[in-house]
Amino acid sequence: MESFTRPELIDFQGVSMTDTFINDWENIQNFKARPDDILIATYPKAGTTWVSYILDLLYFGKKNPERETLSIYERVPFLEMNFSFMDSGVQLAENLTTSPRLIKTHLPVHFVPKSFWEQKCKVVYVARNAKDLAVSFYHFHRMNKGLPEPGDWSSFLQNYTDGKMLFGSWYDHVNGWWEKKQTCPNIHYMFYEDLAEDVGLEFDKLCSFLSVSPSIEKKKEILEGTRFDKMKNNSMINHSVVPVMDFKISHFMRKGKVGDWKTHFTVAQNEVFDEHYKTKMKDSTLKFRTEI
Ligand code: PPS
Repeated sequence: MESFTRPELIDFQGVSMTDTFINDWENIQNFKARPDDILIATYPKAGTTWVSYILDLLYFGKKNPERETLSIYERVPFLEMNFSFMDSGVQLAENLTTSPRLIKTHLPVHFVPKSFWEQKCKVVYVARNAKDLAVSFYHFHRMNKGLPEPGDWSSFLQNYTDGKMLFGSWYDHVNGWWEKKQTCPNIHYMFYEDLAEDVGLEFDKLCSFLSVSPSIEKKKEILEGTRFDKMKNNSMINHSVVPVMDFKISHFMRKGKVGDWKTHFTVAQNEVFDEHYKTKMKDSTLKFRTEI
């Protein structure tokens, strides 16, 4: 992947995107969801893989020889992703023979293919506070050659604040999905910080939303298998098989913490960010925690 050229951001219908996530647009928009599909929707770096793997183990179990050889990308296809060197997300999703099919997306709510709404699919949305997310996304840009050049931390933070990021503005994403949730009972809106604080409680709420009742032993097994350190050491889950990622620069499973932003934001950056945040979130009822 040495010669891989980083993509540029493109303004796509008012949202910053890269070619990789829009070059299969017709197939994405025409994707035929099934009523039992479960869509895991997030702004990047909000805890997608964590929740994906929880759901994978919940529905398909830990000792499942067929799935054990598949990476998380194959188990939970990333709908809009279309790199030339691998099957597209749509193809991977269409090839799934499981029920339910678990499908991942980072699309803003208004870009989600309409069949997911028509089929009344269950959607699990995971949100993460803006500051930790910025830090995680920055390090992900550094190590992932499939993403635009991040520049240094301060210019990255400026672009992030301005919404000049892949999949658009964090503010628009979390608020767009939050608004949709107010009228759509099929959306379960979760927070990374709640998972980090009490994963057992969040697991119970998720199961109740999905109307599944795993045994206490199964719950224990799932929570054990999806611990940060366990996932970090699991080569099928930790993304080490993805060719565009350079683990010498940073790991996909990097720190997994709430509050890591404090080691990156300067006092001045934090003040500016807080002021901007207040303006952007003034009409929102969404509340995030930046520490637990
Ligand atoms: S992606 O690329 O959008 O799919 O990334 P995503 O999976 O949404 O987010 C990656 C961040 O989630 C952290 N993570 C976890 N934290 C705690 N516990 C568990 N089990 C866990 N699994 C994933 C991962 O470490 C990334 O966050 P940072 O802050 O970079 O460490």
